[in-house]
Amino acid sequence: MKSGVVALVGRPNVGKSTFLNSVLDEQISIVTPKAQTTRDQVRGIRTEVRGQIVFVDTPGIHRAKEGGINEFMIQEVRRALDAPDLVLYLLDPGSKPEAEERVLEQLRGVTSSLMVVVNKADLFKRNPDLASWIGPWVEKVKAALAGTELRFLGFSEISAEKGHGVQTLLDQIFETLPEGPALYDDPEALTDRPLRFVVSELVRKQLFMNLGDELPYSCAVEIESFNEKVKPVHIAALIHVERESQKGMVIGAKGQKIKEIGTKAREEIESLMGEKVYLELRVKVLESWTREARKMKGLGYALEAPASLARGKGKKENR
Ligand SMILES: Nc1nc2c(ncn2[C@@H]2O[C@H](COP(=O)(O)OP(=O)(O)OP(=O)(O)O)[C@@H](O)[C@H]2O)c(=O)[nH]1
Ligand SMILES: [Mg+2]
Repeated sequence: MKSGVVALVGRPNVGKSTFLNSVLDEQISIVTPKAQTTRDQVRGIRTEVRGQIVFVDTPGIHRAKEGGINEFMIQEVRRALDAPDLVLYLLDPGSKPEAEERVLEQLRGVTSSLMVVVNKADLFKRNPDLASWIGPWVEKVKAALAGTELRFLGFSEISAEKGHGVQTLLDQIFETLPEGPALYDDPEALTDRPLRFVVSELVRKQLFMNLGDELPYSCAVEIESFNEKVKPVHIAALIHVERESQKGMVIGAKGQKIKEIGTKAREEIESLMGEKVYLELRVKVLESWTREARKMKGLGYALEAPASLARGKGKKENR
């Protein structure tokens, strides 16, 4: 049996979470059209007769200010790059070499195998020119990594959204993985994260889908209670915003906005759980939570001490 850990890394919005969901055939990691949707590392487990692949979805690599939620996100990327068996470096044809340099920086010092995966290949049909920068960029990545411990294995094109090329890529991944026992015993397990985490993420997804440009980045979702003993299952979630003025925007005139968010989130939670759910949402101000380590920690976004961050090690509290 083959088994191993495969880290999915790349710029924001390239389709890392879409790829994870595509290989799991379930919405485990949330996807939105906005950049920097994923904040936490999310493991997705694919178990087959031939073996088990543990995919690690990560936040998009971007320039992060020190000490805030963005530093936490980059910390999650570093943690995923701490000795996986394989790194899938995902690219988007809409990107460009200058933007990709930041990914290359994060890959320096990583000691694994690497495959470059160009996602959204469906976009080439409409605009073949989009592909022109990619060949030279892959050559540059290869040259930059030559002589390091990161082993370049190859290059492929997929469309995670349409499922094109995904099966072939899975075959290639299985070929590269070492022989070994499954890392997760339960063959039905799809993720290492508890159900309540996925549920909180489905609420956060609807904040991204229904609120204006910057507002979703000021929101965090905390599950206050999760009662599966009653039917329908009763879930109470608290939406934290950073300022009083944002509270009104999430609630909307006559509570219309939060109602819409709640309805859509409930539908997705019901589809995930396969049963009826009663979802209660409340909004609360947690002043400047994206910039204060103690508040972030309370929401499950714990920053590591700088020394351990430099080594890319350490553990985050489980939510
Ligand atoms: N055309 C096209 N769009 C795609 C494809 N895969 C993903 N997308 C879209 O790209 C957007 C971003 O997808 P995500 O999966 O959230 O991207 P991500 O890399 O996880 O983004 P972050 O979490 O922000 O880092 C969404 O609107 C997806 O629907 C694809 O194969 N083709
Ligand atoms: Mg994502």
